[in-house]
Amino acid sequence: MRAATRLLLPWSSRLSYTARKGIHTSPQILSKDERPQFPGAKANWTEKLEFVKSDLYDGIPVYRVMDRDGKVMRPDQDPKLPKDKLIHMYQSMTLLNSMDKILYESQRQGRISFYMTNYGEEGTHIGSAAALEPDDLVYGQYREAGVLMYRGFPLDQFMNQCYGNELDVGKGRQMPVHYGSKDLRFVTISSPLGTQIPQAVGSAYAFKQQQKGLCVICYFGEGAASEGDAHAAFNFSATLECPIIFFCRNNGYAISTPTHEQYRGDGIAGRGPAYGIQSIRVDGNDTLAVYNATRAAREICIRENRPILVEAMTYRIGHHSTSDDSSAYRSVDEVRFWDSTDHPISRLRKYLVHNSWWDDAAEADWKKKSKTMVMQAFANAEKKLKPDWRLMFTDVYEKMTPGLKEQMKEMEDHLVKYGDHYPLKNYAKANTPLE
Ligand SMILES: Cc1ncc(C[n+]2csc(CCOP(=O)(O)OP(=O)(O)O)c2C)c(N)n1
Repeated sequence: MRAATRLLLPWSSRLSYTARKGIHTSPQILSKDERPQFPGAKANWTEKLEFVKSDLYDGIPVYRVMDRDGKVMRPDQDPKLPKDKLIHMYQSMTLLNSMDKILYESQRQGRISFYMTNYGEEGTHIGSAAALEPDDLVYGQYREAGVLMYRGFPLDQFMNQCYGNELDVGKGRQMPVHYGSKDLRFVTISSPLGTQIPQAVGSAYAFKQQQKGLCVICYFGEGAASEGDAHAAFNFSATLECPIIFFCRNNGYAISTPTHEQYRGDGIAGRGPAYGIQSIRVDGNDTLAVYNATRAAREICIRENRPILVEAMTYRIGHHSTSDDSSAYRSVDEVRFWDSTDHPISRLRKYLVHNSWWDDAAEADWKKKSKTMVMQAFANAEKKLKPDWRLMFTDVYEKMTPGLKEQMKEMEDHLVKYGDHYPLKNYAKANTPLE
């Protein structure tokens, strides 16, 4: 009897804990018309055998502020940003575009090994970056260089990373376009798709615990949203009530895969409510609409400690990467339509011109200036040596293990014998001891 009581004790104390926390209430039959009391869902009964249709409603509408001519449709939706900020936004978009052109060409000439352009998606980067606070933490996929550009990442550092030279903060270890900046709170990009999404949720949870009044923004493409990691992240963010903005760039393609082969629901925004996440779909080529949506998302997620999903509809005008020829799977006319008819840069420019904040002379002047800046940074980066080759053994762990030290020594001995067969003159010599 005494043993039985002992066995019962932990169970009964657990029950009272849950009751105290209001986590679980015992079901009660109140009347024969009571609502279902299953703990798993709040819903009514039905006696009609009916499946919920997946196309029950028209798609979630696409929020926009400006039309294609840069005219604001409803004046109360104009964020009325100060001129300086708008010019900084426009210049960040165009500078990114100029940098893309030079680095794309440089890859074609074999000067860098790889590149990915941002053509057509500049509005999603800049509109969202402008709506954040500088200390909000950013997790990206790889096609969000504009966020860094807006935050002031120097052109030299973009170039140093793509060249993997001795000035690259990443020490030349990753493929081009895998940027990161601790100072600008932009978490270093990695290639495996979707992995940043649950990590971003973890950071947002930490922000909540620290009550910092900051949020995390996590960018990904509609293709990456098919990864299991996206599901884990959406669900964790909702149940753990994390201040995070999921920012999906839906640009119509994941390499050669069009969206109708990627999913059959209402895009990515349509998934949000199923996770209990407030969601919005926005015109990604309308920088001001992206700004408004992200600003409102930020306010909600910080005020209420909850995730928000923003799906920015846009079009990937460039090839997927320099390893891709997109004419193999989509028509040149389709690309031309977006490039000439619905481009985020020309739309913001028209808005600026309507407000008399920009004109042809300013455009010509800025084009010249920005091209010179890009070319200068490009030439600087190309001249630099590669990092000390020994750096490939450091940072594997915080300190080099005996095994790694041994491997480094073996490589040193090897180069004493066979150094003539390696391009050693292109490599710098680290001036601090390596550990
Ligand atoms: C886990 C994983 N699977 C596959 C790839 C190869 N891959 C690189 S980019 C990409 C397409 C991603 O498309 P999307 O997320 O829509 O972004 P977009 O390139 O359109 O900006 C794929 C399949 C990868 N990097 N990681």
